[in-house]
Amino acid sequence: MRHSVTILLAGMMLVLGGCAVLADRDLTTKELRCEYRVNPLGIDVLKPRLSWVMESSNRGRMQSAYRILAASGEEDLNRNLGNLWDSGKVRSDQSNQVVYEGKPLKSRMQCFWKVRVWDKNGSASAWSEPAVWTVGLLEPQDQQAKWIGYDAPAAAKEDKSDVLSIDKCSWVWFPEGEPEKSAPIGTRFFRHKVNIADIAAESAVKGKVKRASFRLLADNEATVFVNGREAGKVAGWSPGQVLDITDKLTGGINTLSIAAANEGDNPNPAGLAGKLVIEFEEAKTRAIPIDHSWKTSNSEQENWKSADFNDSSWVYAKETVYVQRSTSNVQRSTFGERWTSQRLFYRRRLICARPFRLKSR
Ligand SMILES: [Ca+2]
Repeated sequence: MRHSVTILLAGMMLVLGGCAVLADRDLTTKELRCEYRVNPLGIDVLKPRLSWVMESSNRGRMQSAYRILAASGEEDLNRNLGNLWDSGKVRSDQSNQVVYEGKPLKSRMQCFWKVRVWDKNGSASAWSEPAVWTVGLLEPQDQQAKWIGYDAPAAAKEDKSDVLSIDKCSWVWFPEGEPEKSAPIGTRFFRHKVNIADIAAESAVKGKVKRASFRLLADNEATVFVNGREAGKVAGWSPGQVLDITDKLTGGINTLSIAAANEGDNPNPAGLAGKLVIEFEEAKTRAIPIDHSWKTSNSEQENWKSADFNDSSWVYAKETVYVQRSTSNVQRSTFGERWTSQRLFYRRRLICARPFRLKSR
């Protein structure tokens, strides 16, 4: 009898997940992040860094090993098939910034991934909930695609509470090193065109704008121009900085230009974040975030704020880390250089991040 029970248990272990690992329910992995962000869109690095947090009711438990699976489809991942990457069981306590070492990534690819960990006694967690990242446009020839058209539908799908909030925006900057940690002192210039008629058409409204406002954060300050006219300044990263630009917007194509300055005596963190929020008379609200589709330059050129300025020599802005809904204190830690600050950032994100569920297709 005892033998048959043993055989039955062994058989069950083999069936579970296709390998003889029985999950320890007290051990879980959560808060999966890619390049510091939850399910980020438009990652522009070839080997993104993956992070997670191990949790257990027993505070003494430490990670001793991990295994990551990455797949190009959610179904493959659900079947534990890492067709992009199966790290195998790696003996390591590292759970932060583990570098993706799978198949080469291509522009616009979706990568689904999950992780499981082992503690020092060899007990394994179940697989984490799946997470995903989307690759941006990696090659210059890819960038000839219509960036605005590529991003606008996603923005148009947001509901109003999302539209007004900026905590899912990314900080952006001129792509120079890691601006969220250290960037040269100086002004960087940003440009983007917004076609109100297109946005209205996508939203099935007639296009009369009731109110248009810019919600902005800047490290350290930013001056906004709409169709070449100054619309106001913001400084710092306290929430609630709103510029009303209703009277500066036209019903057609608008040119948004921002001069953002990183201040100080020595290189320090820099960033610009925010979105243009457009409220139509027909009770619909749409947002255009400042993101990697904006063009940027590190030098001021003549006429750079005008609609007909040729910005083809400008580069695309780099998205760095997420903005959080938080006090200025925690926001400050987003840019912290010290490891302890980063840990604080991760912990607080648990509270701020919106729960994410992959859509079944
Ligand atoms: Ca700064």
